[in-house]
Amino acid sequence: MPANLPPQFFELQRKLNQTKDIQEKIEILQEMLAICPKHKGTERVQEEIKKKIAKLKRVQPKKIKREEIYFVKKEGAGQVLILGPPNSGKTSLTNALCDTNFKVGDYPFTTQLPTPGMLKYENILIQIVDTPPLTGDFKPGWLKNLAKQADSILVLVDLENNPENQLKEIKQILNDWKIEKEKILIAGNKIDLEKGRENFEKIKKDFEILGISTKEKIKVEELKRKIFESLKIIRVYPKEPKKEVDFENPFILKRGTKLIDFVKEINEEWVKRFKGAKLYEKNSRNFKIVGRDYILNDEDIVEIKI
Ligand SMILES: Nc1nc2c(ncn2[C@@H]2O[C@H](COP(=O)(O)OP(=O)(O)OP(=O)(O)O)[C@@H](O)[C@H]2O)c(=O)[nH]1
Ligand SMILES: [Mg+2]
Repeated sequence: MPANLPPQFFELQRKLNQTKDIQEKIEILQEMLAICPKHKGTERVQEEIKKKIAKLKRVQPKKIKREEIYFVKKEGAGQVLILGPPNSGKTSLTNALCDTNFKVGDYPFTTQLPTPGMLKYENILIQIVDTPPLTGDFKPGWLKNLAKQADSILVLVDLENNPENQLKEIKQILNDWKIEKEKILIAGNKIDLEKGRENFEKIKKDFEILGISTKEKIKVEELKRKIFESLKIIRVYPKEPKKEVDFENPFILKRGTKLIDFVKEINEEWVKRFKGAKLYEKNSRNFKIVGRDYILNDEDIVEIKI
């Protein structure tokens, strides 16, 4: 080592050998490089430091931005966010719906990050997002962002534990966040417990709520249907003349879509040439003729005439 390196350089070198933290090592090396006198005699030292920095940067895990962990990219036919107080069974429900094995615990905040799973509902996939508990004391901005972007919200309360208060608190938060009421679905979990059943009988008089049990699988199938309905989507199958219908790959459309908008989605050119459509019933050869303003229904089979 050339003698003309400043004493701080050796001090930093000592620190460098003491730490195992990659980021810290990089910072120390950068400091060493900064204080290293720049002349011919130190060229090799400088080169070595640069090489070390480059090598460490390669092994350093990419920093995940805060916003990225708290954001869930939409997938499937729609995104449903489960919100509720601690321990209501949000994760147990996600596991029951999506066949996942996320961690369940009898203590609050078992779930700390939004965690997506996919629910296979008949022939479509719906994204379910499990979340940490939502309470008057814990209502972070990122949870609000998720609630705003979700296509629908399933509020899950714990029927064993004063569900009415829980529901009022969460409804208040959603109201403050300006979440449309139409996009909220309510379920109460743990109806397998006696106390849960008692509370459910009381609460159902004032709220539209479905009593379920993820543990005993009570009304879980019914909840799946309600989840699908909460998305306000329909599945439509295009049919080609004399060909079998592909029921595995429906078009997903918004409820209320007119036939002509469906035609446009398939092929914009067809709109001008559109002459009508044959509307078939499932499992039948019967059909009726419908026009451009016909409002499509879930599972309509449509043969477009152009
Ligand atoms: N009796 C009964 N217990 C349940 C049911 N579903 C969940 N539990 C229990 O309730 C506790 C909490 O379950 P979780 O699924 O972790 O609840 P969570 O809402 O995800 O909890 P946090 O992530 O902490 O907000 C666990 O001890 C579960 O075994 C149910 O249907 N019936
Ligand atoms: Mg959880």
